[in-house]
Amino acid sequence: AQTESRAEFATTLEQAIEGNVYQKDAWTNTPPSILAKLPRRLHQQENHPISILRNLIENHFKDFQAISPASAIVTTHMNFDELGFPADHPGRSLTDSYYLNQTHMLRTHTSAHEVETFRAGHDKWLLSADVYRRDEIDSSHYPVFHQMEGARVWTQDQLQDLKSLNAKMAEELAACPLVIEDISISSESNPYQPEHDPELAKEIAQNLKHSLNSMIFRLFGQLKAKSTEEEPLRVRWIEAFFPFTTPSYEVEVFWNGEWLEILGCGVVMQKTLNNASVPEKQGWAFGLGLERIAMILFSIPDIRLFWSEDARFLRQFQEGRITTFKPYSKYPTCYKDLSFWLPQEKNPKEARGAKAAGGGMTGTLAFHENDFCEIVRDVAGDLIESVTLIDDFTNKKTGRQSKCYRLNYRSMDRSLLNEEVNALQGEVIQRLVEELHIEPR
Ligand code: FA5
Ligand code: MG
Repeated sequence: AQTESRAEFATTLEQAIEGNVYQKDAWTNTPPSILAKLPRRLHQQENHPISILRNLIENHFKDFQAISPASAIVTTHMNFDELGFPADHPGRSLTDSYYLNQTHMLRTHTSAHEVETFRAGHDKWLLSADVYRRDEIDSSHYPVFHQMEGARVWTQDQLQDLKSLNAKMAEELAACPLVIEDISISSESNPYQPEHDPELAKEIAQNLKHSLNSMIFRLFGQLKAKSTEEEPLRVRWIEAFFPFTTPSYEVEVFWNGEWLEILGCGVVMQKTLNNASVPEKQGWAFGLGLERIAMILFSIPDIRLFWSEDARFLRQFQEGRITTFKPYSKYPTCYKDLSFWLPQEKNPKEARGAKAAGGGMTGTLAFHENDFCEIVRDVAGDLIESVTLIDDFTNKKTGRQSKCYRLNYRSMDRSLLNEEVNALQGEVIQRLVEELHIEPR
């Protein structure tokens, strides 16, 4: 069935999705296996950890409007242009994003809805949705994940009260056992906006920090029953860059000995608010990864588990509660190594965007790891656990480049048979040869 739908996908000129028809063109790159995720809406599935977490955050931001857009399909204008992404931003490329055609795509972030939400007049809102990105394969990356966008904006009048509001919030936070490391001092590389009064912009950034620190403390410090009571939670603010905010920050939480990035945020570009026909407002926005936080809070070891329909996973969770996931069993992995030559450039004109290999005579056609991973996922679905590059070399004489990847297969729900994995690996190789023109060694 998989093969049939793929053949059909490749030959028809249009595709009907959610009752709308999209003409295919040179940009179309979304496989049926990804389109099949659109109706799942894990963020709205009762007693699912993603939905539990969404609800906990919505309850924390009490008077914020909760929004969930109906469709994951947005225009490239909404996802990129209207937010000020430059024409050559890497996120726009076919290797990183899923397109239905040149004008429509699966949103890569919830920020795609910022302008329409501000335009609708919302001043304090939280918007949750599934987002789609072509990416690598490991326990923390999946081509579909969930984000929550939050924003708060004020009119000029309301901004006058911000200083005293911030003072109150700072006092409340000072009483929490929370260690906040702030290395995000506003600098030349992370400036306030020229159209903003720097004093007010500073208060907006302060309010953003207080609001998120308080949410993080609520989730990690209060709701999560901690195993080590003596260690207070450590949170780190670092300088970041987004085309639609400045100053911009990323927030990391220290968990299990590592700093983990959980969100990006900043003071909303005035251009964005002007675009949304609310030029009189100013404020902040953030975008957080629900899986990242849920994996820590519920101790979920692999991002694929969120997609499991196995009752042994689903029945462990309950609305309103953060509980520790108990693995019902860990099935063995089965890995297969795959060595191959990258395709050889026959006619240099065909090799658009290709990098010349190692100064040799022969060029190598552009090869992108995300294209490789996409095929592996399309064949193996959730049976692939990770794909890692284990060898990469260029033959000095011929200039040809060779790569070796280790494909690690494991089911979350059962033991895989060796023949079954061999069949998957065989199909992966066949598709890589047909579609990426690699040469197995
Ligand atoms: C964004 O997506 C921005 N739209 C965030 C933002 C919103 C900035 C509003 C400013 C104002 P980024 O690509 O860094 O930024 O992703 C935000 C968060 O999504 C990350 O911190 C992470 O928690 C989560 N995330 C990103 N990529 C993945 C992935 N492949 N798998 C799981 N979670 C991810
Ligand atoms: Mg980031």
